[in-house]
Amino acid sequence: MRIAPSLMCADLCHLAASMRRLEGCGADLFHIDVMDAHFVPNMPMGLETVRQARSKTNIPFDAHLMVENNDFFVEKLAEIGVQQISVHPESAVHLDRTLALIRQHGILAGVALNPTTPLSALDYALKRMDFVLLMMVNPGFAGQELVPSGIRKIGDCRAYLDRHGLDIPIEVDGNVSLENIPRMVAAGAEILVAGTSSIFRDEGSLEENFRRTRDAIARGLEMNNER
Ligand code: S6P
Ligand code: MG
Repeated sequence: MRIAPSLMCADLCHLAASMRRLEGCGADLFHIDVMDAHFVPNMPMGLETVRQARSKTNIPFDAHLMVENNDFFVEKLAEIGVQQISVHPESAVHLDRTLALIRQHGILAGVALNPTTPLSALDYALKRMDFVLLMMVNPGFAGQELVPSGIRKIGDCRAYLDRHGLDIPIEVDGNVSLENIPRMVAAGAEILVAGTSSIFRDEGSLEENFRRTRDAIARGLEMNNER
C-alpha cells in the first residue's frame, strides 16, 4: 500500500515546508496534477512549480496528466525528473505512442480512466502499462464527491487485470477519504491519492491526518482478511 499526497491540495505558498512534513510522515509518492485548462477547466500547478518542487525532495513524483497535448508534457516532465506518468485515453489521440514515449524515458507508464470510461479502454494498452489510475471523481478539482460506481469499478478493474495476468497496481484518485479508504482498499486499490478528504482535511494537522489515513488503510486490509 502506498500513500501519494496530492500536492495541488497543499499550501502552495509554502510547498517545500509541506513536502518536508509529508516526507517525515512517510509519504511514498507525491501526486502531481498537471492540468492545461483545456482537457479540464483548471490549472493548479505549472511546470515551473513542479521543477522547483523536484529540487526540494527525493520522494518519487507521480504525474497525472489532464491535458490535450500529452507528448509535450511527457517530454517536459521527463526533463524535470518524474518517476511515473499517467495519461488519459480520453485525451490521448495516440495512446500507444504516448505510453511508449513515457517508458522510453525510463518512467513508469499508467493509464488514467475517467469515471465512466469502460475498462475495455485498456484492452490494447496492457503491454505498455505499469499501473492503472482510476478516477473516483470527474477530473479537474479537489474536494468532490465519490461517483456512485467508483468502488465497484476498483473491484472490476482488479478482476480484469488478474484475468489478463497483469500484476500491476491500481491507483485511486478523488475523494479517497478516511471514510472511503477502507472500502477502496478492500476492493483492490494499492496506491491512494490523498487530498482534501484525508491528509489535507481542514481538521487536524498533516501528521494526525496521515496517521488516520494509515488507520483507514489498516481497516481496509482487515476487511480483506475477514473475507
Ligand atoms: C482531480 C485530481 C486529484 C485531486 C484529488 C484531491 O482532478 O486529479 O488528484 O488532487 O482528487 O483529493 P480530494 O480528497 O480533495 O478529492
Ligand atoms: Mg490526480
